[in-house]
Order: sequence, then structure tokens, then C-alpha cells
Amino acid sequence: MNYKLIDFNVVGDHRGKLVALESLDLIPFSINRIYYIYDTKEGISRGFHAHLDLEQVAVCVKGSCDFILDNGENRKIVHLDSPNTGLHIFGITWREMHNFSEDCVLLVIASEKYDESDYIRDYNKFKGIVEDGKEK
Ligand code: T46
Repeated sequence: MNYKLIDFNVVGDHRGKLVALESLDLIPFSINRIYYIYDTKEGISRGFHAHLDLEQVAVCVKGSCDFILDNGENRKIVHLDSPNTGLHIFGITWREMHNFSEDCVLLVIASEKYDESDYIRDYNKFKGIVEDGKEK
């Protein structure tokens, strides 16, 4: 599968906790963009696309949600519920996000700036691109 879980270093003292993430260190690519998703309404799912050329690390800094990750052959569910764990998604991977808790804040660190032409938003097109890749 085209994903890995990354354990972050937590710096803690009597005041609380801090996590620091740097390019090409715990984040395994150069960071070009950060966005976050919050206030997701009850019963709403997001995603339903793949990327041609984007790597991302997703962190539930508050609350929880589930990612479905699909490489065209297998589907896995990854439950995120910790600010100390990053989900690194790479390759041509279909992703869906489900079961957002009411308080969920999902932070996403991305290797590229936003580019709609990098999105594959049609599942059959995604399957075709994965199949074409195997033949090469
Ligand atoms: C992903 C998952 C985890 C921007 O203008 N700039 C941005 O950087 C992003 C990410 C989105 N947008 C616009 C594009 C749409 O009009 O914000 C709107 C919502 O984006 P989208 O429907 O793609 O959001 P999600 O939650 O379905 O997917 C997002 C990311 O787009 C995607 O790359 O992997 O989160």
C-alpha cells in the first residue's frame, strides 16, 4: 500500500506538549503547502480522489477520522486519532475520509502547491491510470 504511519517526537514538560515537523526530516519531502479541515458536518465524507504527483502527511491534531486508502487492488482503513501520528500518503492512491468526530481538526502537509490538474476525481479513470502504470 502507498502509505506509512509516522510517529512524531513529542517534546513535553510541565507546561504541556509540543510537536515540531521539518521538511526532509520527519516529513519525508519538501513542504510547499499546509491546509486544515475542521468543522466537518455530521455524516459528511470528503476526499474521493487520487493525486498524480502529490505526497501528503495528514495529522488529526484534534479529534478523529478514518481514511480509506485504495491503490487500485486493495483498500485499507486507517483510523487517525492522535496528534503524535502522521499518515504519509504517496503514489497514486484513492483516498476517502469518513467518520469525522465533531471536534476533528485534520492538518495536512503537502509536497506541492494546490493544483486542480493533479487531481483524479473519477474512480474509473483512477483504475485506468493504475492499470496503465502496471503495463509499463
Ligand atoms: C486530499 C484530502 C486529504 C484550495 O483552494 N486549496 C487547497 O490547498 C485545497 C486542499 C483545496 N482547495 C479548494 C478546492 C475545493 O474547491 O478547496 C475546496 C475543497 O477541496 P476538496 O474538495 O479537494 O477537499 P477534500 O477534503 O475532498 O480533499 C482534501 C485535498 O483537496 C486533497 O488533496 O488529499 O483533503
